[in-house]
Amino acid sequence: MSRTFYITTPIYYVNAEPHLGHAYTTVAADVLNRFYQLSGFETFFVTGTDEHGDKVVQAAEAAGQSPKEYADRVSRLFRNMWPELSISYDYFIRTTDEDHKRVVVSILKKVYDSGDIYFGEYGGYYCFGCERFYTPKELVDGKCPDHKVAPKFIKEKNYFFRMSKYQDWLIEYIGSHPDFIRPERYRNEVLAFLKDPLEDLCISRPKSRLDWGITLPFNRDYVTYVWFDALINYLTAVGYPDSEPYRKFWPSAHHLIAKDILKPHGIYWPTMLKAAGIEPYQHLNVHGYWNIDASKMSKSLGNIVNPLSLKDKYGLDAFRYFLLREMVFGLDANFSENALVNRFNSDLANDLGNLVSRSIAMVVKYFKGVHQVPSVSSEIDEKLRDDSSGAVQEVVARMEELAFNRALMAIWGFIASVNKYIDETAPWTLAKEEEQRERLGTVLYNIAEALRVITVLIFPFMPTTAEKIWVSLGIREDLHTQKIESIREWGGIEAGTTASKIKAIFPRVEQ
Ligand code: ME8
Repeated sequence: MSRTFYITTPIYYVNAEPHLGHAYTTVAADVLNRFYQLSGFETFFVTGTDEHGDKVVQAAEAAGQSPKEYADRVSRLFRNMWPELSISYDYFIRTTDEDHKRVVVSILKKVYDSGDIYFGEYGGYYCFGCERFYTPKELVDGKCPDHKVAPKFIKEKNYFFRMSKYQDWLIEYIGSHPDFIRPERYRNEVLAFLKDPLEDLCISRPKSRLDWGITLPFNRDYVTYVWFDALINYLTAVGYPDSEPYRKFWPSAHHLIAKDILKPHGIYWPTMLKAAGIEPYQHLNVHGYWNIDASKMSKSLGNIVNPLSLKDKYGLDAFRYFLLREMVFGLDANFSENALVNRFNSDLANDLGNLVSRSIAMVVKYFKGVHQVPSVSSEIDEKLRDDSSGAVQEVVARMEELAFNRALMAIWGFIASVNKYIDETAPWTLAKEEEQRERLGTVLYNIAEALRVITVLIFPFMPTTAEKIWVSLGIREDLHTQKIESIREWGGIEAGTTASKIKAIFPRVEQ
């Protein structure tokens, strides 16, 4: 069986420009995607924009544009931002795409025909920011906990999805699939929510109030509720219902989201899939918020950080590294530029940067003329080799549990071992004595090998930096085609490989 990996980000609302929070999820998805490729999986990576609903209409009005013009413009901002952050997705979906509308309509019909959609009246507290109704119990001091505004009481006739019918099934499913929703705190949160009776989900909006949406196939006076429309993107993007990619990738679907949208993904979505006769996704992976001064970074709170300005100031790979090293997946993290500078100087300029520049400089200097990595003698350094395979094993295990920070700590642990090895073997002393020439060759070979392993391991996180190191190590094979298997064994650099000098990859920045 071919091993496949399907990774999705939320499709972002086009009512706000991309900020650090969106960048985090999308970079994390990219890192996972690259890591699974490295592990030999066939992967598919989807991101996109969510373009229907009240919020977009209001934002378009404020901008003096039609919803479609407005959505076209902001969707393009997202689409153009991702390549600048080295994000290589396979497919960018927009909910205004015709094929997506067709899939939404086909699922609505299916669920309607099976009797799980009915017409009724409902009054409830509606938060326009979240585009959903709240139960009084979910409000904090009468306000939406995310947007900190009092929701509006709305009463109208609408269509409802019989979500309550699937409550017991969902509890059972989560119970028998412990890592369906992870980390565990979010699984527990969903289970706690399911302790109370689940209400049916209102899945329409009358066109008299909102007409920017997908028309219901069974009543043309209504559009589809934006969440019912948006979640289905994950199926459209792989060509549901009868394409090869759908069959191949859907069973390995991993959704990546922040905790703000846990309820739609942990409750609405699996019950919608069940009602439509589709297998549930494989994993829902939930991370915390990037906060600024203990408040969530968000457009509505006006405290956003622009990813491109950080990238311009510190370089792309440093930015990617910081995001994944600083946040413990699942918990909130506080953003501060000071913390970024500290990480930059200690982990990147100091630990990694020094290792790279002094290692390659020594190969070039002591074996000059041809700048060749010396051929390995029988004296492989076993301690270093064991540290290397230990690091590889640990990184694989940590990535599988989405502990990006611990995966990076494992790589940096190995970087420290290599730096220590260099200090202890002191190649600069060996170089002074002609009779130590062979020993010097062995030491430099071991260092170059270690650097090869490190380069492959950091590639998913810092693709541009890894490429630079790879090129200067002079390895002929393409870094993009490397597999984890290639670094489990020691000895991948061919003797005689020509190394070339490298400039400081992370010059220190002043605080
Ligand atoms: O909710 N910290 O779109 P959205 C971490 N369209 N991540 C953050 C963040 C923060 N401060 N702010 C935003 C929607 N994010 C819907 C999704 S999916 C079928 C529909 C990230 O534009 C995080 O991934 O509000 C969060 O879940 C997402 O942006 C919300 O994006």
